[in-house]
Amino acid sequence: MSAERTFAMVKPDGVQRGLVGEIVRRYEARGLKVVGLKLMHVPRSLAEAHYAEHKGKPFYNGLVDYIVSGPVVALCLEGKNAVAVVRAMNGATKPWDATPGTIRGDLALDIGRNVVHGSDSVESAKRELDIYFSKDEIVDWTPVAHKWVTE
Ligand code: IDP
Ligand code: MG
Repeated sequence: MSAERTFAMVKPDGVQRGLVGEIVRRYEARGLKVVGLKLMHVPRSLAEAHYAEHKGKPFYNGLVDYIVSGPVVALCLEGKNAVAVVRAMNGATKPWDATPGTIRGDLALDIGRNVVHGSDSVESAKRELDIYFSKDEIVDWTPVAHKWVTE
């Protein structure tokens, strides 16, 4: 099976702004299958593990404070090229560079309030899914429309 899994998140600003439905709707409408979904407060230790690659950068502390500042929605999305598809749908990190039609290009203005996260590679996706989800929180299922989305 060529389906790939990625980790995505509606960040605290997206939840506070009531954008969970709009964002999940876009992923679903694209054809991605939701196999994990939960509302959670991210513990600081988890946020630090998630963003370890950015430790030492000027924005690191602010980034961790932002991610733990309110509930997030963690998602595991599955589909052909899911990692690249979600990155493209999320849009550029700097929302002012994000193309209209992308989530950040339509719904965000500032880099420290850019509404969504998406894993940047298959390896990152595995690592991030491992730290955010336990095995029993991932649900294997086949949508009835599957064959109309993927040949
Ligand atoms: P990505 O989320 O598009 O993968 P990364 O470069 O991995 O972007 O950065 C992770 C997150 O850190 C960004 O989404 C953004 O929330 C935050 N961030 C990155 N650079 C800056 C910055 O210069 N100022 C404030 N926040 C930043
Ligand atoms: Mg990143």
